Amino acid sequence: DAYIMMKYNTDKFEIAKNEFQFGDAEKKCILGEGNFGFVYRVRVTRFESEVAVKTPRNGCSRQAIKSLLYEIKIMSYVGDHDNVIKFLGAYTKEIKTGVLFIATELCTMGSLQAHLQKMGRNTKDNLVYIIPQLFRFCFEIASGMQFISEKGVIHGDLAARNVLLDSNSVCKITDFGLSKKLYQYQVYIKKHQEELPWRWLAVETLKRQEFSTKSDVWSYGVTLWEIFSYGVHPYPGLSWTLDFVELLDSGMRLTKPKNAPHNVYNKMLDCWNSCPNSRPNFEELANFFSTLMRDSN
Ligand code: ACK
Repeated sequence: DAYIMMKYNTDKFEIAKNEFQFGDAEKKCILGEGNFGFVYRVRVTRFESEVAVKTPRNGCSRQAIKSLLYEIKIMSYVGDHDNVIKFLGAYTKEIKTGVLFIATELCTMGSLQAHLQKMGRNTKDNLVYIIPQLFRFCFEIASGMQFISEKGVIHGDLAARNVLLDSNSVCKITDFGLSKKLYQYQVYIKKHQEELPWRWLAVETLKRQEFSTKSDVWSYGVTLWEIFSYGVHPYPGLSWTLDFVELLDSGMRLTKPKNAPHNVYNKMLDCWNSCPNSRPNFEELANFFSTLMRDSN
């Protein structure tokens, strides 16, 4: 089992605390905030360009620290791919007191979701120009997911908000790791029902908490829908009730985004096949979008 074999390689990845140049409190550059803590833009001595550093907030729970540690184990286990966020190293020596710095490559163009919304506002009518770019996003995400799935890792939370864009607008899949997600889902289900990412979850995940590469494929289909809808929240207007599972069971699916070609919408429907084994795999999906990209250039 890949998860049991995973080890964080201290020799390869440990970075000394004094290499992190956060700057003064007022000058700290915050890239974003999550429920774990903050992500900063930081200079680290050994790297030429600035990096992103994730760090838990003060007084964050032991369980949350554990899931961050789990995340770096998964990232270092998965290894490097152009479409997966690159793990650069971490400061873990003070983890027992809740101090932890996780360095990854910097994605200056922010999340794909925000970028799509901007594209939708600015260039919605210029389809000839925009559609090939959307095909490229679909191809890059499928390639990254093919790599992750071939390592035996389940992402568990694939969505446009968890794809970041580097300075060349290349897609980088981020925020992955099953056990962390499973832990969070339990919290979400109990405490913040609205925060459960139910809109992206496969029918078998919602019914029986079953996660697999095939449930990642379902989430990929929802991500395709977000891409061709320019970052619209899936199932607009719907809120969470258990009836949602029944609706999926009776065949209800997201409708075709106006600008999605028919063959692309058919791929989405394939990803949402109620039978997990009948869904395409990431290699097929990457090939499909690679062909579309080539033919549209
Ligand atoms: O969607 P965002 O603007 O992009 O808000 C989130 C936030 O931090 C919490 O995850 C941003 N973020 C995370 N990792 C990176 C990164 N490597 N480069 C740039 N921004 C990042 C993310």
